[in-house]
Amino acid sequence: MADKDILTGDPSQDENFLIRTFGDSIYAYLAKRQALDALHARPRQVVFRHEVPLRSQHVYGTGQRAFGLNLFGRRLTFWNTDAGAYHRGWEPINYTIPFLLNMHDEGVIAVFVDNTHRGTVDIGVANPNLAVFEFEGPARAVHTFQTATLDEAVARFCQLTGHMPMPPLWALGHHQSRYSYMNQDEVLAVAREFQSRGIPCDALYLDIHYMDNYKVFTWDKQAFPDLKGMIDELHSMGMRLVVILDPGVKIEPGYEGYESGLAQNVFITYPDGSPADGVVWPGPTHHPDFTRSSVRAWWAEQLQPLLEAGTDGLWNDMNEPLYFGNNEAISPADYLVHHTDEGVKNHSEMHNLYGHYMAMASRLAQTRHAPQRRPFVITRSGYAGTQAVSSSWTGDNRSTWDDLRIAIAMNLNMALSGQSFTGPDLGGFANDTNPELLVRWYQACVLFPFYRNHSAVDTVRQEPWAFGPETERILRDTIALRYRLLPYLYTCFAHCAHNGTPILRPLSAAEPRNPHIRSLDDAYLVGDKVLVAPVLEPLTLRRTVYLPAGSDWYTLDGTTKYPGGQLVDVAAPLDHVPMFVRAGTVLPTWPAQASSVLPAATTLRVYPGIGTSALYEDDGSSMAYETGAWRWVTFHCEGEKVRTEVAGSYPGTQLVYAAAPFV
Ligand code: MIG
Repeated sequence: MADKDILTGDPSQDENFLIRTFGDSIYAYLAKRQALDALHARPRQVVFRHEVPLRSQHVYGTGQRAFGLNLFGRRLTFWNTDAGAYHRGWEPINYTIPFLLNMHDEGVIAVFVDNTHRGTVDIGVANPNLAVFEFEGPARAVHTFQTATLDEAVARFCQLTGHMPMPPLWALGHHQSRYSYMNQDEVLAVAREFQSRGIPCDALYLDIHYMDNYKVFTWDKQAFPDLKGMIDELHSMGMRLVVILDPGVKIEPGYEGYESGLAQNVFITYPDGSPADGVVWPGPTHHPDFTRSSVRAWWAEQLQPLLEAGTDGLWNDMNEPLYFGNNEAISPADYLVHHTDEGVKNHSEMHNLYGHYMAMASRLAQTRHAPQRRPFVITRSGYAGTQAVSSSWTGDNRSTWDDLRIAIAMNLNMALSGQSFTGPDLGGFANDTNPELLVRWYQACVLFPFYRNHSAVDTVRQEPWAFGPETERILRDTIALRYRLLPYLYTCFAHCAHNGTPILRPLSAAEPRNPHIRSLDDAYLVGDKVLVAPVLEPLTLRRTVYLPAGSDWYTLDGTTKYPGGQLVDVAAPLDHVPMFVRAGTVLPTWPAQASSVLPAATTLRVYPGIGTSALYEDDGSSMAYETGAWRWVTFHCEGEKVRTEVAGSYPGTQLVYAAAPFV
């Protein structure tokens, strides 16, 4: 089996993928699966149904969806699925959440059907007045609530399912990844490029080729002879290292992950109790049964060497979960068995929870290893409540303008489903990006919670300098703008962590009684003070943007003020992303810096008007905020005058007011 085959093989495109890649022995695996299917597969049937009367044709939520913001008129599936190079309309994709919001003229109806089985929701297709949930197994509970606003609905959902913990500040910085940086010299060379070019970067990522033959927990000692030394050097440059983890454990006698897993019975099993096989990158593997706390502890223990080398974050991939099939990714069979902490369950009931529990295990590894540091976990798949254990990204998009276009809606719907800490692969994962698309992508997501450039094997390089000095300059400035606004974004994170309110919000959140703006998804709010109106099409140098009624809006530079409740036409040359700040806001800003360290001072920019805004501060790295080491500063604006209130004991940065325009 040539390594090249794995590098270039795409299981979804190649009928003979398994045979070509893993050789004839794969026939035995396929035959076994066929025989077991014949023995155990059962016809699927709906056993649970729940109807929700709809009060309008505006519906949000349900997790990741490759559609526009408003999901009315769609039939959506709840079944976490590997969707390599998905595109608009692909259904379902990696991360589904059975929570739906119906926004109407008097408020919001929110319904959380806590059902982990395979299911669907028909949103006004069969009957325009109903959303109908159907699942192949019973629900654990159904929660319905009515709120005045979207924020309150999401906050209530997080009360039920869990709050995002504060991440380390560096996790909000700009991150750079590629499938794959192949060895430590290449990683350090990339890091030095960022440094010498003055492009802010907080983290680099190692994708699957860092492993020894795709064996999870290991690294290739030839390509990374001194992993610890490499990580130390990254740290000295102010950068962190995140490594990918795949759940499939290679079946290979002598390999510690496999041997200890077998000895401790950690794997998902066939009905006869023997470990279930599935083929992924390493070839035949077993998958840990993360639904059991003892298995999560085993996983955490296996990760000790990687963490001791200094790894800062764990990236959980392939955890829908999936096996490679002959011409597509397939889910493990429904009849596979999980020995969960709550008893024996079929995979059909645990499938949608697999990513959640894997992320939990990886989080445990970090808290065990470094209890004084905030963990950073990222997962491709999850369920309701995964926000409490992990951040996420939106999987394998493509480098196309339409993928950029739907990224806005996809991330808004994730935020409205409780998972605020998410973002797309900037520039696009599959296919070759181009300079204009890359620039617009960085601009469009400038204040997205997760901000990582990532791209697939065999695509053109898309690091910020890859397309020459002009593109590099614009990207450097765009990234620097994010870093200058980090104290505002961090404050939005704190609101989300404390109250469950979403970080990104649709414009309708700012003007909930206006039915005409409820499908708008070409612009978005960050918190409730900043509006981003990116260019999402090629060769476009101006755009119109709707500014919600209820207040005036300043351009970010503070030079122009528009009354809300109107469409405005603004210039958007290639080096500019139109952004607006609500009148009556004190916007906290930092100096541009290479990575996200706490500066000595925070500069406060006043956008005069009437309103209340805030600044949250803590040390950005330790757990001390949980025991009171934080500071909330509240700003009450009246015209140009600002009255501040301070709560909390954390000393924080020095606060300096600046009258001058922002940029
Ligand atoms: O089958 O690890 O979504 O980010 O680069 C592809 C290789 C497996 C899918 C992830 C992507 C990652 C890639 N992985």
